[in-house]
Amino acid sequence: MTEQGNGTRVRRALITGITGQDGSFLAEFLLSRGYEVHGIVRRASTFNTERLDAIYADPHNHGVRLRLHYGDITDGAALRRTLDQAQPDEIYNLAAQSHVRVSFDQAEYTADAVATGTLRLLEAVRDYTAAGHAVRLYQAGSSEMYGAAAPPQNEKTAFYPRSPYAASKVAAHWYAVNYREAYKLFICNGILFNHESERRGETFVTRKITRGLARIKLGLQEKLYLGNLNARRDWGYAKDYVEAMWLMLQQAEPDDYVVATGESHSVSEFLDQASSCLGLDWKKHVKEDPRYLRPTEVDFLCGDASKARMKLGWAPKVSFEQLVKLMVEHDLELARQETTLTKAGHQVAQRGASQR
Ligand code: NDP
Ligand code: GDR
Repeated sequence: MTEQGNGTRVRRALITGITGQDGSFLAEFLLSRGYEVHGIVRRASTFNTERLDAIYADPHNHGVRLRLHYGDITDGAALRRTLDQAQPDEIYNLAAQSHVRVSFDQAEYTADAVATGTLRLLEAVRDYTAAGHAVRLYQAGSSEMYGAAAPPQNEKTAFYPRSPYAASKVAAHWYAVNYREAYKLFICNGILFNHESERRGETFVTRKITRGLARIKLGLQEKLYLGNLNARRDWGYAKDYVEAMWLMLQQAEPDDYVVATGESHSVSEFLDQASSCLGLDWKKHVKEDPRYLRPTEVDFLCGDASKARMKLGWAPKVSFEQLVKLMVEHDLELARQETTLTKAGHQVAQRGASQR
């Protein structure tokens, strides 16, 4: 912690994966609670901090509470250096190759980032605490770890991972449990079910649908290519879920928690809901493309978050219908902007989700 002018302590948080959907919401949440927020950003040839635009401030300005550090979860030396520089009281490990389908194509890299990356961070945290620092760590676990286990899934359900991504998250989960027990570290595993938002990456199915249908509505594309429409997911709103991450680290004892809505819908039900917001018949536009199928699928996830409700006092605020509506409205506005630019003769970059 650092001293403020009035003698109170400013808490410091370090977020790996700060440029992602959850990282950006979490950074906003922590800044609103007075934290100094440090984030690890990968070097890229294009800007990858778009989701942080609303909170980014020139580090040369006085009193800036958001600090970005170049780094990578596959680079242990840089992680240690960042810990020394940031001196965090809380760490949120969100960095991941988080796309399940892609993890079948990039299995080794996924394991390196998701499983071994977590281990690297835990090793760094182990030394950081041995040097006298008190720190609490949140590990981003996933409902994908349950895979083929029958719903409803809770903290007692045995894991049955169905992808390199899920198997890597299971390894990270058990590394975290082991470091908690072996070195008495304050580590919580959040087992979060799918959570979406207007900031969701455009290759995940919900955002792909809301982007695609909004563009179809305005005549910007004709078809939307999807994979398995029967899979069922427990979809919540990302902003609600980052609060649960923070709540876990404020408890007296470290523990593991499922975070979910308890309601499950199929991909085709998501299509129904999004189409009804737009007055479209999706069956006229959606085509199946086998490239989006997975070698092993997760059919049915529905979380039981009673422990989080009881112990953290956490409950989701945004319903499935509200979530779909807010995503559709956001993406309709993006499609309108695209239409306006096109009509004015500008060339607009083709980010059509159907290509992905
Ligand atoms: P995103 O894919 O939106 O964000 C992932 C973040 O990790 C990005 O900031 C990305 O950087 C960063 N990242 C990727 N690879 C590396 C690397 N090698 N080193 C450093 N950073 C890296 O994911 P979400 O925000 O949706 O999810 C956050 C975490 O929660 C992830 O661990 C995910 O697996 C997990 N999770 C997500 C759920 C969900 O439904 N959203 C549910 C359960 C778990 P860049 O922007 O440069 O790509
Ligand atoms: P998921 O999310 O695999 O649950 O992982 P995703 O949105 O990718 O898939 C959900 C379901 O939709 C089916 N699907 C398609 N998926 C994608 N991406 N693209 C398609 O065209 C498509 N068509 C159908 C999938 O087969 C699947 O059944 C997300 C990620 O955020 C993980 O990081 C996180 O851990 C889990 O959620 C919880």
